[in-house]
Amino acid sequence: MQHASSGAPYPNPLLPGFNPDPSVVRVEGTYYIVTSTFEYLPGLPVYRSTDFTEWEQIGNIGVRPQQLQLTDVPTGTGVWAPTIRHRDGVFYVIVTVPRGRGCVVFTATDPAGPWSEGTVLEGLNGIDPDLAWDQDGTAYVTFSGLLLEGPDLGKHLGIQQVRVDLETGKLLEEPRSIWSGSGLMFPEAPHLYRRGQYWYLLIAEGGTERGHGVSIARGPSPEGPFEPCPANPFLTARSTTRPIQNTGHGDLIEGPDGQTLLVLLGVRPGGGTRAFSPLGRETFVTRVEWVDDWPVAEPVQLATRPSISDTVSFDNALDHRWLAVRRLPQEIAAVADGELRITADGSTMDDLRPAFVGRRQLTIAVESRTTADVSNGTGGLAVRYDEDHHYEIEATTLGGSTQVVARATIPGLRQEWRGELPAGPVTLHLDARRPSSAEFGTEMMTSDHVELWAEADGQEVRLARVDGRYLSAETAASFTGRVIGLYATEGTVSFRGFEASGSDS
Ligand code: 6LW
Repeated sequence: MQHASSGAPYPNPLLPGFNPDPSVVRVEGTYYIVTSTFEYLPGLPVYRSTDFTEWEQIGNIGVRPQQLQLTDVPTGTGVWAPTIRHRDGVFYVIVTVPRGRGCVVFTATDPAGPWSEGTVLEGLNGIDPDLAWDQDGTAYVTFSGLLLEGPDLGKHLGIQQVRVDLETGKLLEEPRSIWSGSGLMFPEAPHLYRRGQYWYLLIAEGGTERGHGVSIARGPSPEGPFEPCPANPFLTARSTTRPIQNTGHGDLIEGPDGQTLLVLLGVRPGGGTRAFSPLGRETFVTRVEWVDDWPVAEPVQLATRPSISDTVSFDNALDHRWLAVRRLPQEIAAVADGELRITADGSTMDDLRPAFVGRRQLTIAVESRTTADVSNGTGGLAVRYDEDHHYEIEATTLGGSTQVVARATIPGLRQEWRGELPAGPVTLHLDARRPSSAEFGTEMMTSDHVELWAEADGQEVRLARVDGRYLSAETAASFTGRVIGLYATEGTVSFRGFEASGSDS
């Protein structure tokens, strides 16, 4: 796989599209990354690589509803910030599900699955848990003491730590506060490592928006006391012109060439004021040198892949990359005779559980399409940020023709455009394009435009060109990213193929 040469060690984004809060582990020369999935299922994708360049999604951890219990989680909660580790032949993933199951530990001997039902760490009130063991095998959970329950909701106790019994899920002591960072807001995303004579405590601080950064402290034991790095935050993109912003929430790992790498989240803001990031928080990587036993990170450089084509034919069962909202894709969608059939259940794209299955938008510019049989239902092709932010192109059969509607929904506002095509299979298109002009004017101010159109029997209707900035990390702010996919609102709709191809270069 080639990537634009820019000084970046590997392709960046490393994992494009909605892939925040990455955590990485290396086992016998193979790397595994997990990322957050919030209200989507299956939850917690597992990506594998041996060279840090080619990454394959080998499965998901949360593939059974009871593992994550997302049915009623509010948008913005769900699955937050996993840590993946390996010890004595077992993979561990520890994660919080705020407003859901709380802090849960999953285990597997094969990272592709099956993963366990999960053990809840009872009474752990906080987020972003890390798991580390000392030489004696004592398990430490280090976490961000942001209280998400109880009378002190929203209070932040800094970075906390507790010894735990992983078998029973019991905390073995009262959580202790061990560091609160350099003073920036929201010290979070802790990871604890042994390197040489020190234990290092890596954290994120500054909040997950433009102020985000990575800080570190070191001490003689996993419990500290911790001495902060004089250069904290030792990595941040705040107040710079770098194309990748919000860099933070990292995890350190030894790369294939023996050099330390920092895998972390970032966004790619577009528009004249670099304000809107359509794909949400993605996974990036940068190199780290050690100077006086402190990490010195290179700025995170853009190195996009030349193009990405995501093509699905529906000849086989749905692969690991399909997502649904608060339920599993197979609850609403089934593959048969080379088609994907989605059966409506009274919901629309405005609902918390739409009859929708989709895939992460992987490139900022993308052309996506499907061919639908709407003779027995109403449905279409949508780009979704959340239930309040979505654009779609939809079709249904009425009399002897196909009625097509393009729809844009943002909170409190909705616009529809209608057209008509001959009856029969209809091809629905949803394309995101970067602004056509970089000259001053309103055109340059946005990240992208989304074009909604359809064709049938040699005729086409171009219905809408909608500003894409309203479906971005900064406007929707629901922690996820864009997901493009297929849905039904009435009857059963059969889809023949799905394709999303694009490029960032
Ligand atoms: C996550 C926190 C954060 O738990 O956002 O960027 C929260 N960091 O660490 C959700 O991703």
